Amino acid sequence: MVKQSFAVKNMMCAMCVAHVRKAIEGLEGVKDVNVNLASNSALIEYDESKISPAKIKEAVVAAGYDMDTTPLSGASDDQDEKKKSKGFLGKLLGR
Ligand SMILES: [Cu+2]
Repeated sequence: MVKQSFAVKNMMCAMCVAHVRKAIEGLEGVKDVNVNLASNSALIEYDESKISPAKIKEAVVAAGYDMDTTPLSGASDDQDEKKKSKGFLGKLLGR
Protein backbone atom coordinates (compact mmCIF):
# COMPACT_ATOMS: atom_id res chain seq x y z
CA MET A 1 0.00 0.00 0.00
CA VAL A 2 1.41 3.37 -0.99
CA LYS A 3 0.24 6.93 -0.42
CA GLN A 4 1.18 9.37 -3.17
CA SER A 5 0.17 12.76 -4.42
CA PHE A 6 -0.51 13.34 -8.11
CA ALA A 7 -1.12 16.53 -10.07
CA VAL A 8 -4.67 16.75 -11.41
CA LYS A 9 -5.51 19.13 -14.24
CA ASN A 10 -8.65 20.92 -15.42
CA MET A 11 -10.39 21.12 -12.04
CA MET A 12 -12.23 24.44 -11.70
CA CYS A 13 -14.53 24.11 -8.70
CA ALA A 14 -15.83 21.93 -5.91
CA MET A 15 -17.95 19.95 -8.35
CA CYS A 16 -14.87 19.01 -10.32
CA VAL A 17 -13.22 17.88 -7.11
CA ALA A 18 -16.22 15.68 -6.36
CA HIS A 19 -16.15 14.20 -9.87
CA VAL A 20 -12.47 13.39 -9.69
CA ARG A 21 -12.80 11.94 -6.21
CA LYS A 22 -15.71 9.75 -7.31
CA ALA A 23 -13.82 8.54 -10.36
CA ILE A 24 -10.84 7.51 -8.24
CA GLU A 25 -12.44 6.18 -5.09
CA GLY A 26 -14.52 3.59 -6.93
CA LEU A 27 -11.46 1.89 -8.41
CA GLU A 28 -10.38 -1.49 -7.14
CA GLY A 29 -7.15 -1.22 -5.18
CA VAL A 30 -7.76 2.38 -4.10
CA LYS A 31 -8.13 2.63 -0.35
CA ASP A 32 -8.39 6.37 0.14
CA VAL A 33 -8.37 9.53 -1.94
CA ASN A 34 -8.22 13.17 -1.02
CA VAL A 35 -8.58 15.68 -3.84
CA ASN A 36 -7.34 19.21 -3.25
CA LEU A 37 -8.56 22.01 -5.52
CA ALA A 38 -6.14 24.65 -4.20
CA SER A 39 -3.07 22.59 -5.04
CA ASN A 40 -4.63 20.78 -8.01
CA SER A 41 -3.63 17.46 -6.62
CA ALA A 42 -4.98 14.17 -5.40
CA LEU A 43 -3.50 12.31 -2.46
CA ILE A 44 -4.19 8.68 -3.19
CA GLU A 45 -3.63 5.66 -1.00
CA TYR A 46 -3.62 2.55 -3.13
CA ASP A 47 -2.42 -1.01 -3.39
CA GLU A 48 0.25 -0.96 -6.08
CA SER A 49 -0.18 -4.70 -6.65
CA LYS A 50 -3.79 -4.08 -7.70
CA ILE A 51 -3.74 -0.77 -9.51
CA SER A 52 -1.21 1.52 -11.17
CA PRO A 53 -1.15 5.32 -11.51
CA ALA A 54 -1.75 4.79 -15.24
CA LYS A 55 -5.01 2.99 -14.46
CA ILE A 56 -6.05 5.71 -12.03
CA LYS A 57 -5.29 8.29 -14.68
CA GLU A 58 -7.52 6.45 -17.14
CA ALA A 59 -10.45 6.85 -14.77
CA VAL A 60 -9.66 10.52 -14.23
CA VAL A 61 -9.44 11.13 -17.99
CA ALA A 62 -12.71 9.25 -18.51
CA ALA A 63 -14.30 11.68 -16.05
CA GLY A 64 -13.10 14.59 -18.19
CA TYR A 65 -9.96 15.62 -16.34
CA ASP A 66 -6.27 14.83 -16.53
CA MET A 67 -3.68 13.50 -14.13
CA ASP A 68 0.07 13.04 -14.03
CA THR A 69 1.19 9.47 -13.49
CA THR A 70 4.40 10.60 -11.79
CA PRO A 71 3.91 11.27 -8.07
CA LEU A 72 4.56 14.83 -6.92
CA SER A 73 6.64 13.70 -3.98
CA GLY A 74 8.04 10.47 -2.70
CA ALA A 75 8.52 9.33 0.86
CA SER A 76 8.37 12.32 3.14
CA ASP A 77 11.06 13.41 5.51
CA ASP A 78 9.69 15.49 8.37
CA GLN A 79 12.52 18.01 8.39
CA ASP A 80 12.14 18.55 4.66
CA GLU A 81 8.47 19.40 4.95
CA LYS A 82 8.93 23.12 4.29
CA LYS A 83 11.36 22.68 1.45
CA LYS A 84 9.10 20.12 -0.10
CA SER A 85 5.99 22.28 -0.10
CA LYS A 86 7.99 25.09 -1.66
CA GLY A 87 9.23 22.80 -4.38
CA PHE A 88 5.74 21.46 -4.81
CA LEU A 89 4.27 24.92 -5.37
CA GLY A 90 7.11 25.86 -7.68
CA LYS A 91 6.40 22.78 -9.70
CA LEU A 92 2.76 23.76 -10.10
CA LEU A 93 3.52 27.35 -10.99
CA GLY A 94 6.18 26.29 -13.45
CA ARG A 95 3.71 24.50 -15.70
CU1 LIG B 1 -16.13 22.35 -11.67
